[in-house]
Amino acid sequence: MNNLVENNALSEVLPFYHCSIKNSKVSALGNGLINQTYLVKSIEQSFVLQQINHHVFKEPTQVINNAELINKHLQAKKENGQYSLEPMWQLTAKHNSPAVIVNDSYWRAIQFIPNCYTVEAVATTEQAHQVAAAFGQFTSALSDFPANQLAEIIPDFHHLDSRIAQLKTVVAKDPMNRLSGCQNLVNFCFEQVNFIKKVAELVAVLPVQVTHNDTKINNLLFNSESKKPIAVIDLDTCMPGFIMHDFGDMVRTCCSTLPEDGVALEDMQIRMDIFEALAESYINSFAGNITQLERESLIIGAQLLPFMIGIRFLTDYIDGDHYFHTQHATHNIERAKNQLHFFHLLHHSEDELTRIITR
Ligand code: GN1
Ligand code: MG
Repeated sequence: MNNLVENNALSEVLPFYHCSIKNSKVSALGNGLINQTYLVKSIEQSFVLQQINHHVFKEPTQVINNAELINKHLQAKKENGQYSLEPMWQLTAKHNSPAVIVNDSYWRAIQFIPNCYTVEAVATTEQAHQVAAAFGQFTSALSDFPANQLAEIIPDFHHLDSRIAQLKTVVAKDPMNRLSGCQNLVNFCFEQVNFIKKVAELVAVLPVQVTHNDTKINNLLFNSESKKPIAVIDLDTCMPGFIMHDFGDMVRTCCSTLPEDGVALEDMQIRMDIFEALAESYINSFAGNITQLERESLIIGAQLLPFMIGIRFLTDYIDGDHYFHTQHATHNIERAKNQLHFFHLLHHSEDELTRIITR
């Protein structure tokens, strides 16, 4: 850790977890775009320490409470033999406190499971089957969870009309004078009226489930020996939603030949074999507890998630990059172009996607 601000904050936070900056090794962990995550290793213990971005998560304690409720439910399912993955327990700080607040920043700790790794891109169809089975199993296990106990962490998180409205608002202000450089992309988003209407009609009739809402492939932990998923991580956005959102985010992060910020768009293709594997194992994981409409909605979900995150990256770019962490000045616009291009490809492959889903 060479950043002084981080170092100062960490030296204040670590004693709440019975260690200190002197007797521990702290390293950055993961590729989250919102929170800051660290691995803390001391002689006695290893754990994950996370600074919760409370501009995004306005009520960090609700994020922690939701995860606790979900973990308890998953643990009970596990004991009944109905869930085979590990819950990711959060650790309390001194005085049994769920979070530590230092200089207006919020911190929480999560257990560290050794001998695990995360994956950024699907290697094989076999791995895609495992990914879909793991996220499907997660949502299945939550099918009888009392959703009204969960706080709505980010209202309208996956509500397309709201995301379009946010884009309109920022376009009208253009606070950084960036609009002229991306007007075509903005127009492209607003032109998708048929798709936007189709989504609005669908969400009015789809059954609501507790979903994960961030099912990127790197939100699974794989065991180093078995090479299989052992835990679903990052429960921050678990909220009532639609399974097409979770399926769509898997497709978004598994079925493109480029990462979400890749710029060689001419090389981007849909990995249809991976799509087929995801669809098959995701549908099977519900063991019949999936309606025909939900099944069909997966095609819209696959198109919707890249479209929606494309709109969100574009909105943040025009707004001046306040929401997502960026590594350089054009990062958000590159992500937006990438995701909207992937949406475009998926939109034009709808017949093939439909054939696969209805097979
Ligand atoms: C954010 O921070 P992370 O990587 O868990 C975002 C997701 C996006 C994702 C794009 C709360 O997730 O919605 O899909 O970046 N989370 C929030 O990579 O906005
Ligand atoms: Mg997340």
